[in-house]
Amino acid sequence: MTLDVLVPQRTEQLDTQEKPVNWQRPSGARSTPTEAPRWSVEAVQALLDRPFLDLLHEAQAVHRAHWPEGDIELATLLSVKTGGCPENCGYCPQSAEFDTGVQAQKLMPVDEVLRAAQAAKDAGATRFCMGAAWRAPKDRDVEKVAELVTAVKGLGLQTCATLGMLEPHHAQQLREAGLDYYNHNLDTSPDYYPEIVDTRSYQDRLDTLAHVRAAGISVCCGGIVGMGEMPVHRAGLLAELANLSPYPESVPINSLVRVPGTPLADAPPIDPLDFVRVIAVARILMPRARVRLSAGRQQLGDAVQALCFLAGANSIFYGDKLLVTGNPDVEADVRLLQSLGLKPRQTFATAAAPSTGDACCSH
Ligand code: SAM
Ligand code: DTB
Ligand code: SF4
Repeated sequence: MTLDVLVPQRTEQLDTQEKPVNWQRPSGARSTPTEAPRWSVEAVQALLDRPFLDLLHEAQAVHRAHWPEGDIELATLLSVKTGGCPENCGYCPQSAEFDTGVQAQKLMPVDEVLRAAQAAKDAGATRFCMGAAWRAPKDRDVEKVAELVTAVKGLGLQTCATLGMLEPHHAQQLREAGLDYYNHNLDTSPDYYPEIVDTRSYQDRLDTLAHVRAAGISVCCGGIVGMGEMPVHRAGLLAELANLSPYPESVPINSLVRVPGTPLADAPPIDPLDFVRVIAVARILMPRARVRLSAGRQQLGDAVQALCFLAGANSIFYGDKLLVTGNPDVEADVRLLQSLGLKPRQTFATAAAPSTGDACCSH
């Protein structure tokens, strides 16, 4: 691959927007007219390995070409059903298999969720994401979450939910209730995945993503770095995400929060500059995705977060808590964005239409 060119997304998505200068098909891409080019793990690895400043320069160029408005989306999380999960994801404080001190709680009632959503809106969030520690919700769970979705949507917020594996009819029901996004992460590369969780397969994750897409819900899908993976596994994750067709509208990149009691509590921390590299490559591979700087911001510090924004991150989890662990204070985030001259995205109902003419309307 020629490394000093802008390497954009797959062709079928470029059709709706201008091609960046020097555009070329990524090497390793399949190029029959009926089949979209695919990102190979090697091509992604080559991007990750680029000289740091070249990589950042390119990511910033792609970012400016596709996001001229340059705003930062603020998304607030709420754990609406906490702990006691039967899955064994090695990173997760909510698995019933690990002794992490998290108290299991039942699904929250509508009025409590609405209070939290209104507070998030008042603080400037435009998206509200409800998380539940389920392997897969049952029919009656989906019915109750559908009520939450409709209520939160009524406040004028974009809605997102992350509830585990979904059947097609669940996705349809949530869509009808007004769900805008479904978060379901691939977390790592297919070959590293069994090291992290063995109560479900990678294909289970892909199946749910397909059901979400088929129901017309936008996809929020990303992963976690700092789980003891090798760079090739990071490349594998990024290639999987970019090869989803279409690629996700939102891509959360989490840095592992090492929770005592989980199997990954002692995972070696990722070099912060490698984290920035992952953000930059996500931006290059998925130019019109909202790339979200997600869990782990408390450990990153302001300077590394600034580099992440330079690399193309344009969304954060905003609010003092993630699901069960901490997040930077709202005041600290407001200060950080102000000091960098970054503007939060306006309420989505009143925000100006994206100026790059992407087919999808509401990233
Ligand atoms: N149970 C659902 C599922 O697994 O899809 C939804 C909730 S789950 C907590 C949502 C995501 O949070 C996971 O896929 C993972 O990417 C992320 N996550 C969980 N624990 C984390 C941790 N300690 N550090 C970073 N990200 C984490
Ligand atoms: C995502 O990618 N990260 C969020 C959200 N999607 C659901 C969750 C982060 C969880 C961090 C650990 C915790 O607080 O449970
Ligand atoms: Fe359960 Fe989700 Fe945590 Fe896995 S990540 S243990 S599925 S809550």
